[in-house]
Amino acid sequence: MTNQYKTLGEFIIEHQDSFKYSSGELSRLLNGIRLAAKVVNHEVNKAGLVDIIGEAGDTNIQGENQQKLDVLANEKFIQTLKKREIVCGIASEEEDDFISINSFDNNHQNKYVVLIDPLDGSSNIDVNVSVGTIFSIYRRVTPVGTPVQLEDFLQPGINQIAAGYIVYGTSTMLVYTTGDGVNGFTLNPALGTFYLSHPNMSFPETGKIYSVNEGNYVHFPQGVKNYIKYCQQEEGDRPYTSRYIGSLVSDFHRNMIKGGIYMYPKSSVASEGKLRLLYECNPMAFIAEQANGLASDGKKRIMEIEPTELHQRVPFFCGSRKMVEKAEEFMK
Ligand code: AHM
Ligand code: MG
Repeated sequence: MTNQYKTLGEFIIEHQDSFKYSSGELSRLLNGIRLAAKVVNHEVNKAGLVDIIGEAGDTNIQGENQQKLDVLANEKFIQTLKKREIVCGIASEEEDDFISINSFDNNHQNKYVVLIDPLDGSSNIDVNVSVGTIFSIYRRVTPVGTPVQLEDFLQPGINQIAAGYIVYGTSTMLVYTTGDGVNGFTLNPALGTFYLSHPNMSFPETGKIYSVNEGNYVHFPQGVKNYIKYCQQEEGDRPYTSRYIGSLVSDFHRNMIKGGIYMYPKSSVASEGKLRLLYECNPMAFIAEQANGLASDGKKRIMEIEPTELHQRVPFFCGSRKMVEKAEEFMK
């Protein structure tokens, strides 16, 4: 069958043999995410039509207002993953603590934990700009048969067995890796089917786009300021062009296709930056590395950081290999 007609469901089954653990389970898990993605996509797309946008009234653990769609996306993903008897625990940007999952007859036999940002960039929803879902999957480290523990979630990114994102953009795409390259699938909304549209995705070695919130410039460390000036200098293939959506998934996705670097540095007002290590940076870093790119906190590889907290923040520099290396040079 040519790629043109390959669906995500078929692709998952075809590739399950390349997975080193009992593969049927991971396939079922990925299929759960695929289903939740379609449901959330449906809701995101009608956000402008119904009275669903706006604040839900709650604030999450980071003190941010929750949009109603954040809450809804969170519920949809959790519900879908709970039903499948594969996942023993879920950690979400929208939940203060991790959720332990155990059905009555199963005695903590599930092996996987999922970390998720159900709707990232959600401040973009009420202005009709792209948002995304980010997910990360690990094998638990505590023994099967016992309740899931915090340490099952606090694993370095190198332990991820799968990661991906969904971008709800001009079209809806699901992009994921199981450590064997990165593939992208586009939803045909008429049929409700994801088709393989972007096989073997890869960052160009270098690019011409830098993505950073330059409004924070005065607060950035000197190395970051110098790198931004470097991007703007007229020399060789520079100046680069600046593109910043303020929606990590969308900025990352564009940069992976066109070549570029995404940066969320630490600053004098946010000592660890803004983005969360476990369910934003690590999954994006895994995808980036599998797509020939890099992800760094400015000094070291994101995926080697030993996490200490569920909602830990970390500075993030991610994208085309040569650009991330250059940025690191400036931050030495
Ligand atoms: P969120 O999880 O509250 O949506 O925040 C994450 C988002 C990223 O998608 C985006 O790149 C970044 O925050 C934008 O932040 P800022 O508005 O500070 O530039
Ligand atoms: Mg987020």
